[in-house]
Amino acid sequence: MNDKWGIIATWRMAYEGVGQAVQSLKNKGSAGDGVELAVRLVEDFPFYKSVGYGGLPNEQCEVELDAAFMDGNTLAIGAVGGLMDYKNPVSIARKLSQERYNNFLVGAGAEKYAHHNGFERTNMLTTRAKKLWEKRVKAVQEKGLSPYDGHDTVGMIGLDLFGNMAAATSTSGLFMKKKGRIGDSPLSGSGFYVDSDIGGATATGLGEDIMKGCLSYEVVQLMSKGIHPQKAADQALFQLTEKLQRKYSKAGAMSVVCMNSEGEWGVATNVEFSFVVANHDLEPTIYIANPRNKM
Ligand code: SD4
Repeated sequence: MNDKWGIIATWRMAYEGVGQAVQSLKNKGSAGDGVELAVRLVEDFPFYKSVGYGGLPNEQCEVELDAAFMDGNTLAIGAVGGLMDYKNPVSIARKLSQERYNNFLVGAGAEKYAHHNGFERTNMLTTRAKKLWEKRVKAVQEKGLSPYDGHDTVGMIGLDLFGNMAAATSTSGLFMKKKGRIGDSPLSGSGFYVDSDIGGATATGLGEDIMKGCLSYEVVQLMSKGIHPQKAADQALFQLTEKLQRKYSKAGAMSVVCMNSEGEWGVATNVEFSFVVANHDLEPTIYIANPRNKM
């Protein structure tokens, strides 16, 4: 057994879940169980409006959810995209990660799999989310506002006392997205990546831009060269931001958190961004990170 453990997560909404995962990790729970438990808590809370129950609707006022799970020991991945009417997308993703084939399912196929595996079918659209959608439709029509603003993803990287690492993500994606749109969050390498021999990273922000640089994989690759997580996060995020600024004159909002196999961590962002971290040296703490590069 190791004496190092840790968990790092995107956004303040992860705080309560991280607190519970920490109890489990301290009691020799696995990294996989820790990140799944913590993400489920975010998914179940209706007022976190961009994840799970109460998530932001698409342009047709349907809640389509994306989620993923990765086991850093086996590199096994499971993911769902555009999933409707099932309660805990992260758990369906984790179950898919245990299959040999068909690891990433979308839409009706993902729902059929969830049904056959005993997951709970339920309406994920809350009255509050429907009201937000109606307000946004009006604002877009009357004030010409962008439909897509105001979305977040919960993503986590965990390290347990046995040196196992795991990653999990969950999101409703872009507010008012087109039906069938899938972002970076369920995509290995973009929204998350973890390898227990090195470490893991998970991203949040504009999926269309995060995917252009496979941001999470890039951070893990830099850490594999012995680069400290903070430096790896800075280098990957700011290089991608600068490249997109050159090519498009503007880069989307992007943030990344990461942790290596020693429980050392890092964060980089090009917007103001909150995250939660805990490890063998640190009680669960919420930090606000700021861009060091202006967009
Ligand atoms: C997506 N990356 O679907 C997600 C949304 C998000 O902060 O994380 N927003 O593109």
